[in-house]
Amino acid sequence: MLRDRWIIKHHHHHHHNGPLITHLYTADPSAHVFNNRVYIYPSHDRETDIQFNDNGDQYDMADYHDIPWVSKQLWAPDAAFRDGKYYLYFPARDHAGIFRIGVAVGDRPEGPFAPDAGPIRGSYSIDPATFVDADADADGEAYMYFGGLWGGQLQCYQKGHDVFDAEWAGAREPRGPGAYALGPRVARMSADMRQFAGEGVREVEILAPETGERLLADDHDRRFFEAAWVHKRDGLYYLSYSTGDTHYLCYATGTSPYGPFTYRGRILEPVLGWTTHHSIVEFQGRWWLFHHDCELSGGVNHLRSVKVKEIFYDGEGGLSLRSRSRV
Ligand code: FUB
Repeated sequence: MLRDRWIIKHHHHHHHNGPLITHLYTADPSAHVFNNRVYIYPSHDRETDIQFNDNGDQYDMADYHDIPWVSKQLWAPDAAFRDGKYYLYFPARDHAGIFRIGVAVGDRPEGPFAPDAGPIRGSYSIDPATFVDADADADGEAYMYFGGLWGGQLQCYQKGHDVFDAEWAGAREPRGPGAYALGPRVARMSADMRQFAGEGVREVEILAPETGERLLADDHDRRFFEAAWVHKRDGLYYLSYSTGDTHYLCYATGTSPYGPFTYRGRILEPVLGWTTHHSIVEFQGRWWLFHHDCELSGGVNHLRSVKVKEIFYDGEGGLSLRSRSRV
């Protein structure tokens, strides 16, 4: 039903571009095609009395239950399908206030999903995005990308993937001349999709095209902040993400799921609201950007709504909201 609604809206009111869901607030849409239908896995935003701060405390998702290891803040989820099962992945704070990533397993795209008792071993930070490399030319392996700065705690792991450094907690990140930006993380998934495979977590490098070196920490217009998403088209891997405090969605491309990826440009300019977060999916031969903004709430940062826009590729694998052939 949801699918029919957004397709029809988009065809007949090309410039309208309203929220897809209006009876509640939704954010961080992870869209997937399962059984020839588009499913969106969003966060559920709600009103709270919590003051806006740079740690993101006001993003206080609450309507989940029976996850023993979680204390609060079930943030941006994602889903995956492999070998007949559906997996729901979600970040949340554990009882020590540290973000970890959990998994729940189900038989259908809409659930129900039964959560594992503990988080994925070795997982940390936020915004999991799981990419199954299932093209004809690929090996069917699955990879989880994750990480987010400031309230997302990614900067607390500069001493190692398994060392949480509380001194970096809060709205902090590396800065200053010569300092490299932190990259999102990637881990190959175990065959059962519930743990990281033996080789563990790696940092993903995003390179500046003009130097071939990693993006710098002070390059806030381009550096990774949160909301990693990976898709593949014509054998090329696309890593897209939010730049956080500069509010862009941008992308980088590479030839391996592990990277390195080279920065290529912006997909979406700042929307109404602080956060911007998206997914990209192919459906019936066309490509779609799902994202959120705060139009429906009149600009309340933690009350967001999911939208969709068509995206287009040029002959060199460049991606944009404009169709070159149709202008
Ligand atoms: O929805 C909570 C957080 O806000 C997400 O984890 C971030 O990506 C940002 O959208």
